[in-house]
Parts: sequence; C-alpha cells; structure tokens
Amino acid sequence: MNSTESPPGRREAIAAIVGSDRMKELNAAWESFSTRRHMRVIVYGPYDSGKTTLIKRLLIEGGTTVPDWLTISGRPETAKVTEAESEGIVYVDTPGTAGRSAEHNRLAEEALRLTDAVLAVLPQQRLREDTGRLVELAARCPHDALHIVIAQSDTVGADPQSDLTEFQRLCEHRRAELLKLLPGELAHALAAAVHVVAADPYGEVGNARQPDPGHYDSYRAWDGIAKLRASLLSLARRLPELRDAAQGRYWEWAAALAHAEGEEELAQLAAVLAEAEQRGRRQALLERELIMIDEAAASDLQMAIYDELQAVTRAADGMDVESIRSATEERLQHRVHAWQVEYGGKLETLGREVDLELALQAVNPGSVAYDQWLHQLITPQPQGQGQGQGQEQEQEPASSSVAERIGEFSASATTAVKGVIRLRLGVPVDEARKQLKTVSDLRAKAGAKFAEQVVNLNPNAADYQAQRKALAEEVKKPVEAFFAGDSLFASLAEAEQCRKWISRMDIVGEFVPAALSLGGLMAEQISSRWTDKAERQRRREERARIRRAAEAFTAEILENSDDPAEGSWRKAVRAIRARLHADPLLEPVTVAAKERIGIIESACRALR
Ligand SMILES: Nc1nc2c(ncn2[C@@H]2O[C@H](COP(=O)(O)OP(=O)(O)O)[C@@H](O)[C@H]2O)c(=O)[nH]1
Ligand SMILES: [Mg+2]
Repeated sequence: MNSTESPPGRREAIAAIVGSDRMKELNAAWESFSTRRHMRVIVYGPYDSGKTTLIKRLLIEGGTTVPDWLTISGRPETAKVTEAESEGIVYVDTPGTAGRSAEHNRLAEEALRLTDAVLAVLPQQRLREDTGRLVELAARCPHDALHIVIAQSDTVGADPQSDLTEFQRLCEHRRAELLKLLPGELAHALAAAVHVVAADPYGEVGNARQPDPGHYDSYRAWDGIAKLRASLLSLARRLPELRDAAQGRYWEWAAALAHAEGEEELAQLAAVLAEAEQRGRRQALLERELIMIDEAAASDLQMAIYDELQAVTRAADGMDVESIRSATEERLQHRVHAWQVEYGGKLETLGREVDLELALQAVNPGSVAYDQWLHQLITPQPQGQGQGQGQEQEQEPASSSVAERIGEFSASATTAVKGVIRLRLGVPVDEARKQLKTVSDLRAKAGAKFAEQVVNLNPNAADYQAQRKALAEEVKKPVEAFFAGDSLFASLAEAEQCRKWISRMDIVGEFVPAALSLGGLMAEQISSRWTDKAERQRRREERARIRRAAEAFTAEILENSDDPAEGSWRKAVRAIRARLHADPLLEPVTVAAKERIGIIESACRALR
C-alpha cells in the first residue's frame, strides 16, 4: 500500500453514507480501471475543437488502424465516450463540453474521474471561450499529467507553407495569449505543456478514414504533432506513478461525493427528527393531560360514591332493605350523573384536542419531510440506482398521511420493508416491522374478505361498481381502525347510561348489610353515649365494608362492560390514547433517525 491509496477507514465511511450497493459500484469502477495496462488519456474540450481529428492523427502516426467510430464531423454527434489504443496509450474521445448538452457534459466529467492523463484541446480561433473550464480542469488534475493542445494552427492567419516565420510568430502569440488568460501560477506550471498543432492541415483529410501517413509528410515540419507525440510517450513511461495519483483522485472524488450526500441526508434527517420529536412532545403532553383527567376522574368518583353511601348510612337506622336500596340508588344516580357530565366533558374536550393535533400534523410543513422520508424508508428502492438521477420517484400526494400510506402496502411490499429498513439504516427496527406485519395481516384479511364477498355481487346490476366500492370500503375498516383507534364513545353524555350503571350494581348484596349494621350502631351510640372496644371494632369493620363497596361501585362504573354500545370510562380513555399513538412508527423512526445521524456524522468526520 502506498500513500495515495485510500485508507480502509475512508472507504468504510463512504460506504456508510452511500450504501453497500453503490459502494460496490464505486469499487468495481475503480477495479476495472486499475487493471488496465495502458495509460488512459482523456481528450477533453469544446465541440469542434478538433479532438476526434487529433486522435485520428495520433493513431495514424502510431501506425494503428483507425476504428470505425472515429468519424470526423462538424456536428456534435459523439454522444458516447469512445476509446482507441495506439503505442501503449489509450485515447478517450469525449463528446465535447461547452454546455450544449447536460448529458454530454456529464459523460465528459465522468470520464475525467478515471484517467491517468488529460489532453485538453482548444481551437486556436476560440481560445477565450473555454479558459474557465480549463482552470477548473487543472484544479482537478495534476499539472504534470495535463497537456494542452491549441488546435487547427494552420488557420492561425499566415500560411505556414509560404511564410513559416510569420506562422510561427502567430502560433507563439497564441500560446502566450492562452497562458496570459490563466492565473499566474497555473500558467507557470503549464508553460511547457502547451502545444500548438495542426492535426489535419488545411482540413484536407477530413472524413477520409485511413489516409496514407505519407499525406502529412510535407506538413510535419510545422504541424507540431511529433513533439506532442513525444511528450505523450514520455508521459506513458510514468504510468505507475500516474496510476497511483489517479487512485488518490478517484477516492478523493468519491469521498467528496459521499460527504456532500451525507450533509444533504443529515439536513433531511434533522428535519425528520425535529418533526418526530415535536410530535412526540405534543403527544406526551396530551397523554399527560389524559392521565391527569383519568386519575382525577377515578378518585373523584370514588369519593363521591363514598360520600353518598355514608349519607345513606346516617339515615339507615330503622329503614328496611328496600328503602335503603332505593335511597342509595337515587343518591348515587344524582352524584354519578354530575360526575359523568363533568369528566365526560373534560374527556371530550381532550379528544377534540387530539383530533386537532392529528389534523395539524397532516398540514405542518415539517411533517411533509417526515412523511416523505418515512415513505422512502419503507418503500423498496430500485436496485443499483444512484441518487439524484434516473427516473423521478413517484411522489405520493403530500396530504395523505403516513397511516394511509402504510395502509396501502401489499404483503410483498411489507416483506421488502424489512430488508430496506435494515439496509438503509443499518439497524433492525423491530417495532416498525412488527407494526407493519400487523397492518399487512389486517390487509391480507381484508383482501381475502373482499375476494370472498365480491363474487356474491351481481356484475350486471346497475350499481355494481358502487356496491363493489362500498364493499372495498367496508373491508378496509379494520385496517383503518388499527390506526385511528376506537372513536370516542358518545354514550358517556347520555344520562340513560348512568341509570344502567347504577341498576347493575349489587347494592343489596354489597352495601345494604353494612349500612344497616353501621346505621344501627351509630344510633345506639347516640342514644347510650357508650361504646365498648368490641363495638368500636365492629364499627371500623362496617366502615371498611362501605369503603370497599364504594371501591367496587367505582370500578364497575369505570371499567365495566364488554358491550361496545354501553361504553365505559376506561374504554374512552383507551380510545383517546390509541388515537394519540396512531402513528405506530413515531418511536422507531426517531430511534432509527438518531442512529442514522450518528453513522453519517462519524462517516463525514472521517471523510474531512
Ligand atoms: N483546417 C483544419 N481543420 C481541422 C483541423 N482539425 C480539425 N479540423 C476540422 O474541425 C472540425 C471539427 O473537428 P472534430 O475533430 O470533429 O472536432 P471535435 O468535435 O472536437 O471532435 C472538423 O470540420 C475538422 O475537419 C486542423 O488541424 N485543421
Ligand atoms: Mg468529436
């Protein structure tokens, strides 16, 4: 290993950002380049500068057969990068720069990434046009591997055949002009690397594919080709050194690319995380409020019931069982109804806040980034496709919620999700997978139900489509319910509800005996003003029984009923909580985003 080879830590860092598929592509590209035996020279420059003509001439001088693709044309038709070898040098023809086609520019830029040397070709008549690009090029290429050709020198103004001195003066002038256009240091470094040549004097050869080398004999004295060839051949002798430098440049480029992508992803993740955290915070806040309401409701209810039971007890002496029962029932109905109105109202208000919160999440701009990232995360990526190019990913409308999107998954997409989450984040997100599995199962069930029932519809009926749609809506409900949770129970507000609760209580079994006994004891105490220890003990026990009855009644009101039509306090609380947690991925996404941020940050640090 030598100094220009990429340290393994750097490659790992690049892979951590771009992912293993693209890392494989990067490695493969370098491997296939590094095994080349010949020096690779990219011939680079604007359209019509004479690149193809120059390559053809160099091949002819090297005694190489000119390949078919090397056609000379005034039009920018070289849309592919093509190459030809001669005397141990591979010349790569590029389509030409100067911004006529973004695709051509991209191909030329790509070719520059894997090369040992560069031959920049500028036409003598348009030197100024591309100097800016030449400076850029020089910045990315070691100066000792860069040669500059000022082409088509025969058109410089004086005819070399009749006035060689004036011709040479003008050529020298062009050279000096170009160097003057470059920044001082660069001009100094490149002074010896600028060649003024005429690859096809007077354009006599033009499109002829394999002209006789003898054709050029009378121009060799001034066409500059021999000297250029000599420079290129001496460059080729330095191949191992150039190759090492090329490797350094290649991984430098890959590192810069990964670093830029990492920064971009970090910005995206920061937005995702901010949104997830904000959602989490608001969710926690609402949940705390829910817990507080729930606790207050339970203790107030128990206190109220105990109060009423004690009041009945105080008047119980001398009453019969039935009148105690009906007095208890009446009192409880009164108080429990008041409780129901108060806390039912509080719960409904909170439920509306939760709904509003969820509605706001859907329109918040931060949540669009969150949803999109999540969507990306759980949508299988096409294999081997780089970012930022190729076909546009189909974008879901931003208004549809994550829940809806997840709901749209097919079972196979869900299977793919496992791999994608692991692949893209480098961590298994068990919770996400579990949730997605549940959704997938629910969807599979819905699909099966639909298939089973749709055959019963009459396809000839006028409203067949409408029926079909209704059926589809119907079977989707359990999936939607998974995300939406139960709807808030409205029955809490109904006074009738309270009567049902009370009537179901076992007042006679649980409370009346204690009321009778304690009521009698209290009356005795008042009349005799005397209590012994055993009596006091009995009274404590009866009080404890009444407290237990109050607890039991409270529990019954809070918990009871599996019948969804009846509703219960706990069920309503659960429904609101389920709505708060309607996004099953909030937590795993937060965890995953944080881990991914950690990975990218340390990779970016390693790449600096
Ligand atoms: N007079 C003259 N014309 C040239 C010379 N080199 C190229 N040309 C002409 O310049 C035009 C563009 O040449 P070409 O090699 O296709 O340029 P490319 O687009 O850079 O590959 C063609 O018409 C060539 O015949 C040269 O040395 N002298
Ligand atoms: Mg060409």
